[in-house]
Amino acid sequence: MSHGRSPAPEPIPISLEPTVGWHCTHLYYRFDRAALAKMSGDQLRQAREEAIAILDPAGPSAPQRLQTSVVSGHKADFGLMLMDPHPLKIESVNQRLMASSLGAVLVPTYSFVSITEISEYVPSVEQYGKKLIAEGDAEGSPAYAAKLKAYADRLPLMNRQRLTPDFPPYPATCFYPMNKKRKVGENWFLLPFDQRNKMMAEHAKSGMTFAGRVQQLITVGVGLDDWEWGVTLWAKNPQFLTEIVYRMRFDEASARFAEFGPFYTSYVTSPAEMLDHCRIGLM
Ligand code: 76R
Repeated sequence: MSHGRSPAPEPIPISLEPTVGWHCTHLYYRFDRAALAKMSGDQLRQAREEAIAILDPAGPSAPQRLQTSVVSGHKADFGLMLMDPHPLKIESVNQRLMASSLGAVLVPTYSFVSITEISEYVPSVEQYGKKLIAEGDAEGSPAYAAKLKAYADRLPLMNRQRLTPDFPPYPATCFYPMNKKRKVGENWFLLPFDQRNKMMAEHAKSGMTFAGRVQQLITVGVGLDDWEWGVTLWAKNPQFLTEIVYRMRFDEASARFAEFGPFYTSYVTSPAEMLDHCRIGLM
């Protein structure tokens, strides 16, 4: 018999998989050319075949998303972006690669571990309605109703893309980690929500002017890695990468509060194209 007590809370299940969203890891490597010079042609061809199988996004052990790219500059030779509900599925790509015949010539250079999220600044349908009114739409007007419906229709798809994204068919990418400042007098995390929300709305607005040219994925590293967020940008043309980052430097959220880590610029390839580009076991 109930005595008005609420039922015991459901025990929280133990799991490595987030209740929503995916784990996301960016991995960067370079080739050790001295070690490579010691490999025979046969060994190289074997190493190449093993690597192509491990990095095949359709392979039997592949995580949900696996993207290979050729990195520009000396920071790395190539990069991998991996996403999956299970973190060890992602980690196993790194371990299989390092344990493969190619592993002996690979030097890991950088990694960033994060998880997908829906930011607290993404307006709910209700908040979006309030915003429309604040911007001059009359509540209940046909224009207001149409805009609200369009947002309500778009939101589930946008949230799916934030949590479990498809990679866009864009060839140029840029990854960098970032923080929001926590300095005396300039501490993002001490600002009231309304103020942060206003700055993030300005940020989103300038981001949206790049629709059709740049796609972004923000993943969170708080509690997981050395920086608070990972920013992954894909662009139809690399010039848009510099244009969007420059433009955002003027938004208050970036101008006053953003701190950035190293930028990795890379070009999306298949695993075989990456190995060709790096002159690994070319026939
Ligand atoms: O998710 C959304 O699209 C909703 C609006 C939005 C949020 C909440 C948004 C839009 N961003 C959000 C959150 Mn962003 N973003 C960056 C960078 O280089 C810099 O100055 C900053 C790096 C870029 C280039 C970029 C691009 N954004 C965030 C957050 C999390 C903050 C938090 O939760 O506290 C960070 C760290 C961040 C950084 N952003 C957009 C873009 C672009 C292009 C858009 C528009 C997306 C669209 O087309 O809708």
